[in-house]
Amino acid sequence: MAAFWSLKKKLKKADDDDDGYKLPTSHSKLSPKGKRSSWQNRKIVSWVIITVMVLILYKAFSGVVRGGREVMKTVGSNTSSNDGQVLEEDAYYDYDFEDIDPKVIEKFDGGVQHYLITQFGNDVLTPQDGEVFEREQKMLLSSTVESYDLSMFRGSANGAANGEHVLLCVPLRDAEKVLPLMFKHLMNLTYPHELIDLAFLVSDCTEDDKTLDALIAYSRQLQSGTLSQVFADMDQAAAEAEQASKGTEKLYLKYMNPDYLETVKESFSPPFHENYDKPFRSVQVFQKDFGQMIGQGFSDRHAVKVQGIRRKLMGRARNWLTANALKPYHSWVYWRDADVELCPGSVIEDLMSKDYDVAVPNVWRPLPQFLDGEQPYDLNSWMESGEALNLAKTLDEDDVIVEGYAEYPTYRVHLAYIRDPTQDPNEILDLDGVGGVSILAKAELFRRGIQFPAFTFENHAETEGFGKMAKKMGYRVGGLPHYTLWHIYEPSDDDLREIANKERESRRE
Ligand SMILES: Nc1nc2c(ncn2[C@@H]2O[C@H](COP(=O)(O)OP(=O)(O)OP(=O)(O)O)[C@@H](O)[C@H]2O)c(=O)[nH]1
Ligand SMILES: [Mg+2]
Repeated sequence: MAAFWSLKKKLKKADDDDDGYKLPTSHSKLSPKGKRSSWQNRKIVSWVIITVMVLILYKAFSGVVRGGREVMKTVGSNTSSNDGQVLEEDAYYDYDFEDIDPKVIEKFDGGVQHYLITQFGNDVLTPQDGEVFEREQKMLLSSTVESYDLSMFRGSANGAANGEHVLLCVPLRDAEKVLPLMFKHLMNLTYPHELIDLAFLVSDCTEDDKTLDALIAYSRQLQSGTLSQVFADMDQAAAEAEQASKGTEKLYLKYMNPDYLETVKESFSPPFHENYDKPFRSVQVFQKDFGQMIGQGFSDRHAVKVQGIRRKLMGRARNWLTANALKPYHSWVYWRDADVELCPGSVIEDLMSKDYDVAVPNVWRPLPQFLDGEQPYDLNSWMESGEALNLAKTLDEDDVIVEGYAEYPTYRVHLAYIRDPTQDPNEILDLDGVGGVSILAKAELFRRGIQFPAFTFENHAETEGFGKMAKKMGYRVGGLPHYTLWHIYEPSDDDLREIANKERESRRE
């Protein structure tokens, strides 16, 4: 299943009645902030009809039209709509097929041949008719023909200023709970929203999971500029519920570093950046299962034995998403996990500014203070070592080395372990393997066939295999040791037991 919201379609106020997911917001409260517009309806169905008609026309006119002329659409040429209300930025429309005037095209519904005979018999074709014909025919042809010069979409260090489009991909599984967090991060992004196409892939969720429905409901509010109001309502309801339950909902929060918690709170509180509510260029939601059997619980997904299988299936999912969502006009692809708690809103610009072909930040996670308060988390970003290369020689061709397990002593330099928060966050080091939490890569890599191996590639799979493959094909892969994203903390069973002990002790005192 694939759902697609293009802003070029009618931008109407999202109405959660059409969704299978009830948002905790009253309709009367939802109104888009700032200027909103309505759009000419351009439904996929009409594109199909038009395409078929163009083909028929083309065949019929093969004597008249010599060779199909490709049309390079000029930026902003279709920014006008009938009612004059448009989203301001040309980038919302860049590289779209030309607008058509349905009124003009309508006449072809009556039969192209009739039009041809009456308008094009030598006897009846006046110079005025000829002009009209040329114009209308051009409209038809240009409405479905687009050409791209891919050298324009290579990606530069200053992508926002250069109007470079980013495809932002997020894989999701049983992720309903983290969706509000994820969407808040998306809105927090300061890279121009009109230059970002969002693509979500939902896979292999458990039966009663609501990730897909929730994702669609939130996406509609996002594109209507009303999502921040939905979250404000939800946060208020959650605060009230917590008060009613006397704050026992998330007991572990009592044990986290208060400064960290405050930073999280601040990053999701107003004032937001000025384009926080601005719709993205488009949102695409895909649902496809890949047969992932390994549970999404913290302990299930971290067992060493399941890593190879899990990572290869994730590789398949990621490849499927890029293959379906990447468009010729994308200069960059940004991969982001949903379960990130803290991340600078400028992450895309920051990674881009390093002018690497692939760039990743450091990823840590917070811990309860009785466990030192924090921990290096993503160990998949590393520099290759002689020991690991020797280890690989002793393994089967199909074995996948996974980091952070005693079974695989690789002695690699992990980006996570060389972090020093007092050092320059702009420093970048060459890497071989990369983790998938937040990867910015030039779109060109995917066009050239670099992918997330769903097989064993040099004893690696998925994102680490991606890093290795990119390097092997001559691209620069880098990581920022002192620029940190924070993964959410999910208390393990041991941590929960320890917290319960501490609570019991404190009650005894
Ligand atoms: N489409 C899809 N998404 C998945 C699947 N497994 C996990 N995800 C999503 O991929 C992202 C990363 O998943 P995680 O389970 O956190 O896995 P990880 O980041 O590799 O590892 P840890 O966070 O260290 O456990 C999240 O956004 C998940 O919702 C899957 O099988 N299919
Ligand atoms: Mg994760």
